[in-house]
Amino acid sequence: MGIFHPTTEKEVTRAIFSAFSRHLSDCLESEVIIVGGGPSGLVAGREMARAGVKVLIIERNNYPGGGFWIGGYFMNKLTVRAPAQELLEELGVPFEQASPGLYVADSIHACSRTVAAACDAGVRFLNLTLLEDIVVREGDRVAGVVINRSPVVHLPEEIWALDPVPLESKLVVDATGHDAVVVRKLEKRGLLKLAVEGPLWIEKSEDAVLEHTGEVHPGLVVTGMAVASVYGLPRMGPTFGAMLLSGKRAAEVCSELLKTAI
Ligand code: 48F
Repeated sequence: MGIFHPTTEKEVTRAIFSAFSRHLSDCLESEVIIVGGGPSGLVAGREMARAGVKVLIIERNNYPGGGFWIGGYFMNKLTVRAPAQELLEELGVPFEQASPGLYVADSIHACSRTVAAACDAGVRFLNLTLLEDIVVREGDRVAGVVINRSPVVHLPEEIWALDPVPLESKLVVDATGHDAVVVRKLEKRGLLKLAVEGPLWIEKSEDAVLEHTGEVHPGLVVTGMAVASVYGLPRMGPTFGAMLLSGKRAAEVCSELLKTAI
């Protein structure tokens, strides 16, 4: 007899199935669906959940974090410029000053703390979930997402193109990074036109991303690097302050929009 309580394989599987089924059912009711769980999506989700908004993050990988795990040059070190270190401080991420107003942190520590903070705030996650399309209603308003399980892309196209499922929400946030996947679903239908992301220029890019974070189309808010893709702003490389603060800004924009959302 070992130290662990007795159980059966059936009970273990039942526990997983029943917990996931309750989770999935809960995910059907969301005020805001954020597509992409990188730094901007995580911060946006955390801020909204803390304010009592029902938020769901869908993420195609089996873990949230996006480019935040990596830092620069796959070295697991990232930088932020003042004032974004205040958010690292708030999240309990250790950092040091590299030069006046420029701070360096360990990306694994920063990312894991940010994921945990989003979970603690009440953000719900659907990992291994791929945005395939969007729900559009009257006035071309974005009103939800069409999703499938990520591994479906490894199946023949005639199978995976057929049976995704839709989720409804009052607002959708595109936090999919450089690809701006959600906005591209509108572009494909001729509902808006994306610019081409500009070459790297740190000084310019961070302020520009922050300024342009907002509603890009009725029901659709854009945050993080997706903002640079939509508006043709310069990219910024391994400095993440604008991603964090853009997430915060997106949360403010959503809270404002929710006051009048249908
Ligand atoms: O790329 P990502 O980290 O986006 P971000 O929050 O931050 C950008 C920085 O990491 C870095 C940078 C700035 O310093 O240049 O690149 O703007 O995270 C985007 C997340 O979206 C997911 C993807 O797996 C990643 O975790 N994603 C992308 N396409 C889809 C998706 C999709 N079709 N469905 C679901 N998730």
